[in-house]
Parts: sequence; structure tokens; C-alpha cells
Amino acid sequence: MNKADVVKSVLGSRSNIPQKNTVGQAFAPTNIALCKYWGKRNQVLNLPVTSSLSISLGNKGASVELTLSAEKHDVFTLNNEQVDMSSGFAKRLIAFLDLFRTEEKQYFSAVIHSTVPIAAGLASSACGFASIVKALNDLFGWQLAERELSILARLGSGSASRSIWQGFVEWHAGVSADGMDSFAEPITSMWSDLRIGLLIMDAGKKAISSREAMQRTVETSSLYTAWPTQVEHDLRLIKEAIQNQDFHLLGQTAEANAMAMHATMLSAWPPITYALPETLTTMQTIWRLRKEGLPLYFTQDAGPNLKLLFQAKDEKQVRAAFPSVDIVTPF
Ligand code: 2P0
Repeated sequence: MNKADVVKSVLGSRSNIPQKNTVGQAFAPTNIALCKYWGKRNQVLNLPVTSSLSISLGNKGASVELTLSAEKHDVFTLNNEQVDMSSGFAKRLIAFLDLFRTEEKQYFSAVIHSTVPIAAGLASSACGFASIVKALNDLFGWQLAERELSILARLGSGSASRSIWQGFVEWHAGVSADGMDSFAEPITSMWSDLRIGLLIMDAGKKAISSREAMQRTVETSSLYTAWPTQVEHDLRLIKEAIQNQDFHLLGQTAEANAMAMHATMLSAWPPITYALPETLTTMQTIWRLRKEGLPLYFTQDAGPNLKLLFQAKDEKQVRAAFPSVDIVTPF
């Protein structure tokens, strides 16, 4: 089964002719995993080895306006600038749109506004592909269920399956070969005093893509065999923490999960680390502050940046310790 087969099976007899809209509009939030997705059981369909759980970042994400283009090629603008169509970003998006074109070759114009740095470990591909799928659904009037949107977004990028919703979201790994049971869904929850702090150490492009890094980890890391067990344990605790609004359990489990994921990368060959010296000194500052009594935790993805987890009551202290922090209120 390839991606085109999945698209065909999800869309059924739905048409690729704009129904009542001539423009498809959508927004999708970026998301940060508290229990990470790291490793695939199927690289073509982005089917994960384990389930994962994330929190979406409110109005941080990507908005898209999608129209059919009169040109004989796609045209993309990103944050008001024309995208170089030979760039990696454009090629990936063209390949994704290829899955949805009619036989007589439709071309698209996509006007994208992103409030997250591209490829800096801030899940820009997650909100990017999720917003494109939602915009296609709007343009063509497909009226797909959110579960189906999640399956389609996954074909662009695994973590995009979680960016269909706000709040806490669980992506079920699934077991089927075609991935029809590998979709995300929201966890009913409300946690108004939860805060996420973004600490950007470097908004530049990463040295190794997460796609390549997770594959190398699966193939060469001796610690990877322990990863599925770790995830099973952490998923259970995080869900318990969400249900009981137990901040310490949430923070501790998310931080431990991120450290374990990075440990699997360190033991890959050639070894992989996304940390910069500043990442490590910032971790040490967080650990010191926590020892001094501040309930502050972090998580780290495929980049050097850290994402802080704390509660509204501690906002002032967090700002004092990290003046450059960008604070997000997810609920
Ligand atoms: C996550 N990451 O759960 C994990 C944690 C990075 C670290 O999902 O190959 O861009 O497109 O499926 O989704 C980043 O990987 O990878 C990611 P592909 P993706 O958020």
C-alpha cells in the first residue's frame, strides 16, 4: 500500500472540483509532544512504532489559503515571500499535493502564514501539513471527519496527525498495515493554568532531519529496544496526570520521556545530538531552579530549543529567569 492508495480509500468518490468555495482556508496549531513519537514501523505511510501524546499551542501554527492556480505549476508564498520552488520545503509540499491532484493535473496556489520558525524543532511540518489538509477539505467541500483529516495529515508528516486539534491529543499507533487505525484524537480536558514557555536557542535549520534521525536511531541504537516500554509507561502516567490535573506528574513524566528519547539518539551510530551548549546550560538552570522550589519542567524535540512547562502562578519567576521566553496559554 502506498500513500496514493490511502488517499483513494479515505476520499472514496469525493470529487476534486471546488464545490461552493473557490478558496480553501484553514488554520492548524503546532503541537509539542509530551510523550514523543520516535521511530516508524512503516516509513512510507509514517506509521509509528508507538503511540504518542501532545499539546497544541493555541494560535501558534500555520494558516493557509489554497486556490487552484491558473499557472502550469504550483505557487507558494510563505510569510509574504515567494517560496523558491526548488527548495526542500517546496518539493515536499509539491509531492504531498501530488497525492490530491486530478488526472488532468491541477495546480495550487498556497498562501501560508506561519507563526513558528520552519525546521527549528518547533513542529512546523506538523501544523503545515495539517493546515494544508484542512484547506483541501474546505476548498473541495469534502466534509471529511477529523479522524480522516488526521490520517491524511500523517501522510505528510507523522506529527501532523496530532495538529488537527487544540488541547491534549493522543495519536494511536495502530496495528494495521494500511494505517487506517493510526490516527490522532483529542483527550477531553481543560487545564487553564497550564503554561508552555518557548526558549529559542537557534531558529536556524537543523543539521539532521528528524525523519533521518529517527530512522538511524531505530536501525542502530542499542537503547531503542527499551523505547516502546518507556512510552507505554509514560503514556499511562501522562493521561493520569491530565485526568487529575497533577502538574508535577505531567512535568516529570514529559521531561523524563524527552531525556529518554534523546538518550536513544546519543546511542545511535553515528551518534546524534540536537543539543547546543546553551541547551545544556539551560537544562542545568532549570534543574537548579526546581531544586530551589520552582515547579518548572522542560521538554526538547528534534532541535536545540527547550519548551518549558509551568503553571500560571509562576509566570513572573519564569520570566525573570528567562527574559526571552515566549509564553503560550494552551487552554
Ligand atoms: C514528536 N518529533 O512526537 C517527535 C519528537 C520530533 C521529536 O514528530 O518523518 O516531522 O515527518 O513523520 O513528524 C518530528 O518528526 O517526522 C517529531 P516525519 P516528524 O513530536
